[in-house]
Amino acid sequence: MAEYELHCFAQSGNAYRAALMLNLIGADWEPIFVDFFKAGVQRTPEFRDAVNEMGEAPVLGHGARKLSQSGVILLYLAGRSGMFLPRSEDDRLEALRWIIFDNQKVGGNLGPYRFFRNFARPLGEPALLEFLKGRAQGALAIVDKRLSRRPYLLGAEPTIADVSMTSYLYYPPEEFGFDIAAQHQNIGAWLARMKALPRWGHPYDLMPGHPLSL
Ligand SMILES: N[C@@H](CCC(=O)N[C@@H](CS)C(=O)NCC(=O)O)C(=O)O
Repeated sequence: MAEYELHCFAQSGNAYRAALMLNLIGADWEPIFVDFFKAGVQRTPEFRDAVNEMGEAPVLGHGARKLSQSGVILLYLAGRSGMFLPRSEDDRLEALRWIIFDNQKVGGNLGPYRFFRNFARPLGEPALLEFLKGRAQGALAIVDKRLSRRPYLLGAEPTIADVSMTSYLYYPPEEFGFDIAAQHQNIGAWLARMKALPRWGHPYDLMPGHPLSL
């Protein structure tokens, strides 16, 4: 049995934050497939009682611990490994600021946009898609501006804020109907820097459930 278990599925950018971190720190980990689309496992009483009362993936299992919320998982793994850990109190607060912004505004809009554009049955109405895309594009522009002045979100080194921000950004442009890296070139250059880190992996390679047949 591996040291860490991650309840996850390949299409989840929220789960990718944790999967990527586990790989980047060289952890001994294995994925536990959450059948989100077909069985709706995350909505079952069994999952909510035994895995996560919030009904969400990702969940990290480590010994007797079960942690949910990718930001909490990132903080935990950074603390244990000493990697991607913001060093000063100011940097820790700054990292948390970007993690919350990502959860709410970047991944928080890109995730539902991509879901309603590709995976929901029925697919989302055009007005809903336009709204979510507009919100996501606004948040991406803010991140792009931030990255125009520094190589990583906090400065010279990558931290958990960067790992978090990758959430939906490596999925194929066809799934969004636009190319995030091409339209936001500082994000594009930063994604290339993150991809060059040792043990980087693509979400569809790190987590089970791809390709999806609906
Ligand atoms: N803020 C959470 C978001 C987790 C989340 O929304 N995960 C999705 C999968 S991508 C989920 O399980 N959703 C279930 C639901 O909302 O019913 C995190 O970063 O871990």
